[in-house]
Amino acid sequence: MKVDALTLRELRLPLVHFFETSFGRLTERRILLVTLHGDGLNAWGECVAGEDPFYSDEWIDSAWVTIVGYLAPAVLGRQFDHGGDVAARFARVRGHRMAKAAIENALWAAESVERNVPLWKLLGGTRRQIECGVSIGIQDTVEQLLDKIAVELAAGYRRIKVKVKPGWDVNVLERIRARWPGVLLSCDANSAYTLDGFDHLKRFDQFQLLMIEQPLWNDDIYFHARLQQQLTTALCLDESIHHARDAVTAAELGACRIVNIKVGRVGGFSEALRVHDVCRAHNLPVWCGGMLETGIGRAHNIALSTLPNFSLPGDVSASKRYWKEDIIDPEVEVSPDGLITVPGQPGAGYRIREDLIEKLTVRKETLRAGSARA
Ligand code: OSB
Ligand code: MG
Repeated sequence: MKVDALTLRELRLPLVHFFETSFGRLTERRILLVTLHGDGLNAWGECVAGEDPFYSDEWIDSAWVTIVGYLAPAVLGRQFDHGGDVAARFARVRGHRMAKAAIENALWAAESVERNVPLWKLLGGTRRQIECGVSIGIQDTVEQLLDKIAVELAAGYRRIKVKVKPGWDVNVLERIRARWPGVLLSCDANSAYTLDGFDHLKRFDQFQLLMIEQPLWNDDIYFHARLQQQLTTALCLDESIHHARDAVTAAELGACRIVNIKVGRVGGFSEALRVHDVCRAHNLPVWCGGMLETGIGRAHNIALSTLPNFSLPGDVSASKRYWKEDIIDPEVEVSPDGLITVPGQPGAGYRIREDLIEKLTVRKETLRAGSARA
């Protein structure tokens, strides 16, 4: 695609149910979308950064100014034959991976439309169906959490992940295991613990968890390796893995036995593919994480999840778990046996509801070749 213009938009979308992690409760998403205009096409990408710099150091306002000031000028007026080619143009900008990913992924989507192939095939995917799990936030009471788990299991989801933090962990896992001894269960701490809490973390071993996700510091690999040596439960790294070299470090240190890949966190599809390949070479299974995406980011997660080493159920679930109405058509649906069927059409495989997006837009800025800040 030759990129003639780029539009940034902020949408406000209330969540069907609040989502609470160890860093706070969220009731409404501020969604940042990028549209690339060129070759007579509109190509869409979602910047998955949060509302606040709490999960990682990016947030949607930092992404907006980084795109306007640096990333858009690096793509406007230029031709990209392959989505992955843009990564080199962005290399001068340190970090800001979610901002970069929004543009890179839109270019991959454009490439898949122009080559008339499904995005998942362009990425090298092989699966026609992907296995789905759910990530369930901290609730007001354990009973409410158990009710939610019951609903998701009845809907067919193949793995339950619950958010934990000190004070909402062993007590909660005990209750879940008492009711569902055999269900595939994991927990995600979003960095809520330190090694001072080792004796407490050791107690997680009694629950036969599939994994404990990111128990320690968001920027740490080394101390996770020390912890992994002393736990029987597999650790999974999320926040700590920014690129393929981090995955090599984690693999060689033995810091985890499973890796969560989020395409935004690693800066776009090209790096996500490298992380995938490194993990495969080190026999580390991966799964696709989520960032409470709208259908645009969700469709990209589905495409990525078709790669061969995505061998565990991911956090990619149905649109209706998040939104009253999603901005794609059809919405993402999960079958009663917990699978999403990967669309066969060229591109990301879902129609973008531009009319609805326009209605939900609270802020918009279009940058054109020649007129953007250099
Ligand atoms: O750590 O995986 C995480 C949501 C926002 C920020 C971080 C995380 C999450 C989730 C939700 O767990 C996954 C989803 O359902 O999209
Ligand atoms: Mg996580």
